[in-house]
Amino acid sequence: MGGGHRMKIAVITGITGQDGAYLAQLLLEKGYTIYGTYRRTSSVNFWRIEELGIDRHPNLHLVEYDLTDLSASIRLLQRTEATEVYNLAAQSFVGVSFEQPLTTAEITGLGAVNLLEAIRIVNPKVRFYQASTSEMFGKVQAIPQIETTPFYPRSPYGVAKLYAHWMTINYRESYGIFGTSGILFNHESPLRGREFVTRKITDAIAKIKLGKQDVLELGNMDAKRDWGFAKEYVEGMWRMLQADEPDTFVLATNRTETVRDFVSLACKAVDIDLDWKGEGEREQGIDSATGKVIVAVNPKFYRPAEVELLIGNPAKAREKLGWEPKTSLEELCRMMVEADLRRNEQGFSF
Ligand code: NDP
Ligand code: GDR
Repeated sequence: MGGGHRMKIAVITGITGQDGAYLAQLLLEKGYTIYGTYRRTSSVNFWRIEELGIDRHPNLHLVEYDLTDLSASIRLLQRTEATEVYNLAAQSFVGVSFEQPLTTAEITGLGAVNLLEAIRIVNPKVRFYQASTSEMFGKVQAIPQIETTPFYPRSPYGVAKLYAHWMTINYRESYGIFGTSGILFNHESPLRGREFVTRKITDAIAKIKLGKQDVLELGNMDAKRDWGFAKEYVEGMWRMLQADEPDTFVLATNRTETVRDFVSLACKAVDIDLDWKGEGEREQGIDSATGKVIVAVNPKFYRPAEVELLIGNPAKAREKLGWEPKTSLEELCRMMVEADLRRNEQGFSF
């Protein structure tokens, strides 16, 4: 592991997101000075860094920034004198990418190249982390997926991420930039956005348990995902930038479960015993104690093209970075449900 006594200054793009908040917390603990970027919006959301209690940390500086602006990217690197840049900013919701393919391409695809260009212009010694994704495997060409598995993205988001992924490798090979790409499988936490399926489920099950919601509507229940705990994955990102060489690494748990399984786990966490009935659009989840339908399929949540199955093998990260996942899906799901119960009881939920 490199580093020595160098003063560590990191830029984290997307600090208002799930991973940005956890990564900022980790790097602050390690003594870094952080410049976390957020967007100028009518209502800025700092709830995650507030929940982690780091929003007023003296070594955390919040910087207004938009990833689609090259000149802002150049100034960001000039002003911060960063030694490490973690590019976590993205239009990260797969469903929305079908409706907004061009915005997604500009932010999620070209945005990464703005940062790579800024590094090339301002300081080619900066170490760069690109948040690549298992969505690049899409219609999977091998099971499990590893770093060398061929890609077949199935959404505008996946395609945009694949472009950014290859540009990171290209800048590594063309200009010797320390550009590393982490192909991360789904990772969740109580800080996950509510548009993503795990958090949508844990928040709804908490509300149903508290009598604040009747039914949870979902799309494809058969999709299988390899779900890990976000806090552990940001540790992997940091380790990737401390390695001797830039490279590409998969972070995953090597376990896959369906959306339906996750719903059952969430119900179990609040002592609801769920019976499944029907198939496809008619599938329902019924509370066995009350006989009430609490889960139903709504085709409006189906995607035009779906990623049916993801399962990653993180052997390379284990061997080269000493990284491995520790939290089971049962523990993760319970942690999320309990956080949502607490928030809903207190009358707020983000
Ligand atoms: P989130 O959606 O929670 O956070 C995305 C962040 O990007 C937010 O801070 C958002 O800001 C910011 N952002 C969006 N557009 C712009 C823009 N134009 N300029 C600057 N910032 C912008 O994502 P996660 O934390 O879950 O994921 C982090 C990264 O990792 C993303 O790139 C995602 O695609 C990728 N990834 C995530 C995985 C996961 O399972 N979580 C798995 C693999 C990859 P705002 O709050 O203003 O919207
Ligand atoms: P994903 O996450 O697309 O894997 O991308 P998401 O939680 O949105 O979907 C997972 C699977 O669940 C199915 N699904 C639903 N999804 C949502 N959001 N809402 C529903 O109601 C619903 N019903 C079923 C989906 O069809 C899908 O199969 C996430 C993001 O964090 C990306 O940024 C990241 O790159 C990948 O994980 C790895």
